[in-house]
Amino acid sequence: MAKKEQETKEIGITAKKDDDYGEWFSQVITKADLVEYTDVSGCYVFRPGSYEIWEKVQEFMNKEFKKRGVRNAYFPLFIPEKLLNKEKEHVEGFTPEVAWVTHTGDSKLAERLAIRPTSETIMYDSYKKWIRSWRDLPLKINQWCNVVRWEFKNPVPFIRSREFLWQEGHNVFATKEEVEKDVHDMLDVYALTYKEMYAVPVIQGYKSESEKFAGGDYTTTCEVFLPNGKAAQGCTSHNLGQNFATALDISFLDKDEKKKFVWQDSWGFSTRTIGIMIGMHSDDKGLVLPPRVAPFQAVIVPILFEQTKENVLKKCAEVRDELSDEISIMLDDREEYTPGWKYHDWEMKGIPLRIELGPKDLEKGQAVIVRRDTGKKDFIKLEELKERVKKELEQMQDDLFNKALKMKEDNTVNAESMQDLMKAINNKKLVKTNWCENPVCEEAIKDKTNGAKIICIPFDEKPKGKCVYCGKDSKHEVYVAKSY
Ligand code: 87F
Repeated sequence: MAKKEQETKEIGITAKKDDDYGEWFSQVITKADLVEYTDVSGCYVFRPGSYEIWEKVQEFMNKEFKKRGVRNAYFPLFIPEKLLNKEKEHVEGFTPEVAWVTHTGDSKLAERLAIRPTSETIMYDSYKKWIRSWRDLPLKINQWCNVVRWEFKNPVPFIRSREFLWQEGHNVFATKEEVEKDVHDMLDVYALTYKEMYAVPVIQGYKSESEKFAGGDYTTTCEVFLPNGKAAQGCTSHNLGQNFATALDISFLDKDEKKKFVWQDSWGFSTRTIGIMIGMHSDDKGLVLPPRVAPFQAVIVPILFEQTKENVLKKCAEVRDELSDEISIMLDDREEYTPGWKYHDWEMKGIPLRIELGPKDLEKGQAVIVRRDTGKKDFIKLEELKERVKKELEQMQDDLFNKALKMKEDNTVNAESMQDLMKAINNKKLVKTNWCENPVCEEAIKDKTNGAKIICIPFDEKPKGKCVYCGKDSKHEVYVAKSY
């Protein structure tokens, strides 16, 4: 085996997704150059390979936000302690996770400053100054930023990190009806982003009382079921009702000249979503990226021999230039690596399409294209290449979504009894069952299943039958799964 080939063996993914998911995930994200670990536990470098995915997602979401009248702004990273404690209920339970700045140099600050774990209090402190009359509503603001939550559970890059990137949206309305609609509208943007960008299907629903954000009236969520049998909360949109409005006195003079409290929602979508996408699509060869988020959608690998090198490289450069106005494409013309080495490398890095071009292809006026997700190989006439590549990329985006949808459906089972439920959870299934709404039964489900929980009450529920735990009439159809 040539030296380079030997290297490939050593740098390929050695863990299997089905055998050791944790090790597999960590190898995929480091070997695909997405992430670098640092000396601070739970804090990771986003290398260009992952940061550019985030940029693509930001671009998509910004367009959707703007269509809905949401504007971007930026609020400070530091939140004075007094401000953070103004609405007590929402930080309760979270306090151990808040990181503080207490000193500058050697001197102690008069008031310590929280590093934002979320921005409700600091944003609403401004909102109460901006909102005076019904004419100031609705107010719809989003910010893209980093937040810090000092988690104590074992950190997993993207999925559970101590600093992460997100967008947090905070909208304000004059009426209950408007805010109720908006909570769903913004959750729909998330479901759309998951589908169109990440090729990931979600389950939309309500969080149970015990799982909702304590500062709000109710929480809606997109839940994602992953092939390792675990569900992940993919984002949330909360109806805050008038809780913050009454606590912080955010009010307005309505058309009828009466002072009224505003109605608010908040909604967040973080870089956890990148981890969810990776877990969904990637395989034992490494990363698999849906074309819409891939920093490069195709790579050209020339097959080089001394005699024909010049011609082949020339053609490859032509192909790159012709395709580059419609897709992001790269020519890997490095001569110190063999084509075989490059195939493995780009497979590991998740590039959706590989285009191979050698002297024999050149003679035949064709190129070979290979899809990352299926390994399907096609011989394409050069004059048809551009159209076929575009089509193949679109097809791949759809196929990845449909494969994920099928995986979820194939792994969803109904449970009528605790025995069914426990068995299904042991078999790493997503379980649909019935619940009476009693938190005691919710806790019991956790206990009996070794930690699986009610992940959501789907919007499209059809309540029926008896509670899986107590046997009383069921109020809700629910999904139960092990989760992150
Ligand atoms: C950690 C420390 C302090 C979550 C925290 O979900 C406070 C909090 O309020 C906290 N962790 N939360 C809830 C965040 C609610 C909400 N904020 C805006 C979102 C989406 C975006």
